[in-house]
Amino acid sequence: MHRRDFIKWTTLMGAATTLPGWSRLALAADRPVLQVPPILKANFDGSFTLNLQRGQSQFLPGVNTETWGVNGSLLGPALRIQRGEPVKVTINNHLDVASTVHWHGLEIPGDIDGGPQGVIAPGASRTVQFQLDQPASTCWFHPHPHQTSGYQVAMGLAGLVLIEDTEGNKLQLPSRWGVDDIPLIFQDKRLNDAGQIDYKMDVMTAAIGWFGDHMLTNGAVYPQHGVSRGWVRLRLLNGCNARSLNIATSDGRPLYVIASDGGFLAEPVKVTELPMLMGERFEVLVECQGNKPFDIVTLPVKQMGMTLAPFDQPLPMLRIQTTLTMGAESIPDTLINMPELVSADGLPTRWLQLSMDPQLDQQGMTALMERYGHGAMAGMSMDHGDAGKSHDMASMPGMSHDAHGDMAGMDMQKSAGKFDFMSGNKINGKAYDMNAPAFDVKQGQHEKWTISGEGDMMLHPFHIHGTQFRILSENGQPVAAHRAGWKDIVRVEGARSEVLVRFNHLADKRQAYMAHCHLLEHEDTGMMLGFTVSA
Ligand SMILES: [Cu+2]
Repeated sequence: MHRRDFIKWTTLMGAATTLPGWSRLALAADRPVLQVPPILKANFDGSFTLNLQRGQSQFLPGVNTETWGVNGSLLGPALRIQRGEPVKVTINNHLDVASTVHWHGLEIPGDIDGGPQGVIAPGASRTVQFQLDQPASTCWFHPHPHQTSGYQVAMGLAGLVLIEDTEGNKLQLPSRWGVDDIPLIFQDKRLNDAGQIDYKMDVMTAAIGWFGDHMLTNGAVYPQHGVSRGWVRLRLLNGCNARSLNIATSDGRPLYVIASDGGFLAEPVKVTELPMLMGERFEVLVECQGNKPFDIVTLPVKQMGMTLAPFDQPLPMLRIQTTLTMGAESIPDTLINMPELVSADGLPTRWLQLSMDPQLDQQGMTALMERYGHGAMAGMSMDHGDAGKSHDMASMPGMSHDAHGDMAGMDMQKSAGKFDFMSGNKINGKAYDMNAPAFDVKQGQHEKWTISGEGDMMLHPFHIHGTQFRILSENGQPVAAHRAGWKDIVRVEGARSEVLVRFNHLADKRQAYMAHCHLLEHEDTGMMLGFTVSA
């Protein structure tokens, strides 16, 4: 093999080949190897280049699936960024559709935040420059184009951003990329009979979200990975469009949560189950001793549409095989000094009421039951504000027998008259309007925002651009210890969540910040607002 070919081959294989030979020998032959996203290398001038492009992936044996990726066929590289260092990223859009790159979790000005207004036309490029002043954390980037974020993420566009700082580096946590510091991007996908990504925006997905029947970890179904003996750090991202996860180990060994969306916690928090909303990140440490392999699994969740097989029982997503080399033998007792919460007394407040148009709610759930049966309802009734009561399909008002045959997809919309499900999800009674920011926030000013899902039982992971916030209360409950640090997503599910936000950068009307549900089909159908930040 020529050296050039070898380099190409090793690059394609990513970090998997940087593992010592013995570590690969420990793995089973019949299971895919975990693909570790490569750390993006800087150009000669220190800048980075991201190419949005088409490609093919193999999710199923022998089947080529058309996918989109960043600098590759699927997903993208990880950008490692030092706090305080200037960063320049050029994004080239080689797709035949317009896209954007949103820097999820990064505190950067609105004009480079990559929301729906930061469009990059097909064939066009965009260069963004920024300097981060926020704690070490695992963030990510993904497309955020108007009404098609769900589609473009489903096709495969997403990548990680690793922010590093001196405080984090002092912790001496496992940090050998792919060896004992392992990124895991979980995404479900629905494939059609030809093995192609079967994305549809219709009344059902607008209400419930697009959910898959295959679970992928870094783009492979139930891959395996050899890790060093001792403590291993997993950087988890729930990259699903609409599916919440509940992470655990197959043998019940605990996970020690060390970081949430926007940075390290004050101290590790031991859990045996780790619910993860769409868009959320957690870093966990897990002790890998003994020769027995174990799995990272997702446990069944109670969320409409997400209860169907294979998610109706613990689903393995990664097999971990411990090898003979020693890694970290202990974990720190404490991590960072988490700043005290500022008092919320007297702060400006905002109220964000999430709602779904009753027509969309009813038609979406009817379509869900039609396609997948009662098992998909997660125990909820049709009027899901009233749990426990179940309705027979035949007794549904306006559901004639004839209408049932038309239930799939866009036909439903026509049969329902003028109702437009693309604006069926709302905040404060309005679907997203790109030309009308909802309010203005003063730069550097703390505010208390209350996001309410009262009157609606659906799960809404609510995300705010341009800030890392602190959760004061979550869905009417005190905040859990591992969710009390820096966050950019909060759970809203039938009750109120209160967050303490502050925006350090500016965002004007032309490039407003977004606040939205991170169930991507809710976002795409209106559950989003723009807001500005002024000096
Ligand atoms: Cu939502």
